[in-house]
Amino acid sequence: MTRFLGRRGGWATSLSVLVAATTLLSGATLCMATEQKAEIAANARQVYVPVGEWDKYYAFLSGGQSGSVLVYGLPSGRLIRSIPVYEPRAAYGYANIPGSDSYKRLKRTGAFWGDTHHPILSETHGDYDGRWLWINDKANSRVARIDLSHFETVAIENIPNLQGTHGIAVVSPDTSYIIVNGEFRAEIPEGLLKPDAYGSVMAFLDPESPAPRFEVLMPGNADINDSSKDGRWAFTTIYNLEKGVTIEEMIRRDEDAIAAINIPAAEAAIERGEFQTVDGVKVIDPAKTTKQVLYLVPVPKNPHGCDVTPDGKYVMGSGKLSPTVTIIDIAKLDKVEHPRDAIAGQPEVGLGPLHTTFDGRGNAYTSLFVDSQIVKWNIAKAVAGDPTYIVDRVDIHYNVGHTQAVLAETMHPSGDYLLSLNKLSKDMFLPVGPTMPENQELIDISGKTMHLLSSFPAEPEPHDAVFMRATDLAPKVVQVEKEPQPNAIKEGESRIERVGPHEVHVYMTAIRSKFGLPSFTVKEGDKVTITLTNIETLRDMSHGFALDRYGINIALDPGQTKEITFVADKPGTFWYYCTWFCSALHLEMRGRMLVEGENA
Ligand code: RUQ
Ligand code: CUA
Ligand code: CA
Repeated sequence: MTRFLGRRGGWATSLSVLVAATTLLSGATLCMATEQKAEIAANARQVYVPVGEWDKYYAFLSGGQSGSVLVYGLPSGRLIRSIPVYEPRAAYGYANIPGSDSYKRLKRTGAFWGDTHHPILSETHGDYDGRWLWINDKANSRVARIDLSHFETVAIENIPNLQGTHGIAVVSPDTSYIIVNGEFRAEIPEGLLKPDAYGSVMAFLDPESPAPRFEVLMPGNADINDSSKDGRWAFTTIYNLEKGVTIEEMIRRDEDAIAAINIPAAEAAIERGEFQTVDGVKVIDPAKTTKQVLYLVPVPKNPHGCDVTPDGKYVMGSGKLSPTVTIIDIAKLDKVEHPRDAIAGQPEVGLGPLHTTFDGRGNAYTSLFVDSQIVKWNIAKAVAGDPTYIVDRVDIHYNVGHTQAVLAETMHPSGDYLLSLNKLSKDMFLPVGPTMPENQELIDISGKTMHLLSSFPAEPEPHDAVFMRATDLAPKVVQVEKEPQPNAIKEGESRIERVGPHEVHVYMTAIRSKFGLPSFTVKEGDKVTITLTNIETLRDMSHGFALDRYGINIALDPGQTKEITFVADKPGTFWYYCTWFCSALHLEMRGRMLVEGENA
């Protein structure tokens, strides 16, 4: 039977076909129409979340070129939140004021925008612990850490010695490192390579900072990565083993590789001093270590996705220009004579395989960009050479890139839903300009065959997603600050202090529906620091502080304290007001900053 969300005009076309056919074969077609209606109703029931109930999963999606992380509810497909990372967001008071920490962080690391691709979640014992989320910025060589207790970006670092920060993964099972790849080969300074040569590295980051602890020089480039479940191996696909700089050069060979880095061997090399410090980072050249650090398994051709199975047995490279997925037996890597002998299978799955994900029941799901399909296949059968390894295929609209099944990156996938993150939506939505919305599709994978449930648009462009159970996440989120920050202002402490001839400090509280000071007076040219505490103790009682004509807005969660500094360089009266609709008297929650002119 054809799927419902069919190709162009699928529904409308099948309706007109139905009308035409009814005159001929009324019995059979009516039956089909009833069947289709029932299927639509069943799909709708599966994704509908009743008013006031939670979605089962929270999906963290890359916000692509927006430089944010998007939080969607699944199965509903509702956008719940966006977390600004590499871009300012005035609503949350994020990086919009020059003096603020978040602003300084973006300025220090190079740009006020980003190209986010791959969100990853912290793990304890191979499962998500709900503490932190990291995401790369491919455009500006950065990695950021988000604290999930507040859904807030708290750290961003530049990663030296690479360009095109792409593949990023947690080293399982206990987040010992974050690994991140340089997809573009670039100049590595200080003579590690010949002056005219380009190179690339895989960086092993300290999860918290997240700055590199060391880096490993890669042959060719490094694209998408993953780690083994015992923390011993880091893997990456390499699609440019040719070391080419043009597309023709990059696709010359029939085989590229999956590189496996033995992490204990790399750590031992660092300890023995077998590294060179480049741009402040210890860089290992695997050609020069006492113990073998790097293993190269040949994989056809310009492979992309690199995915370790939840049981930790295999790492798989999705072939991109080859219709195959290459399955590598991780336990054999350092035992066989040639790494090629660690290949356990190479099933043909379809055209343009990009990423592979898992249901925890022994099945793999591979996205096929060219075929616009997700293909489900059985891993054990493919390894055993049983030709019936393909289980099912489902059509996607259109050109799927990334795909992730729920909790597939952990050791315990839940095996119920799969998200298909598609590169083109073509005719799926009403035009909203020449650039169309991107499309995502939710697929039920709980049965033997896959079942396409719904599609929902996204900002350009969805690259990857990770998921947490709502019930696992909820207890980790801090709704009201219980511990006051050291600089918190208490009820009755609002005041203004002159701390120097040209410097004042304003201390204020915010609570429904007033600021601690209805007005304060400064002199033109004064450096003004405002410390503001939201003294609410109730969940969801945020207040804001916007200052007209001064380009200032900060947002304060219940119990939170924030500080802003600026120069009162314009004389006159300037209203400050609360930007979060907090009460029936929210509009009245405002006050005046009076700036006395120099000649006054
Ligand atoms: S990558 S489509 Cu999107 Cu960063 Cu595989
Ligand atoms: Cu406080 Cu609106
Ligand atoms: Ca190649």
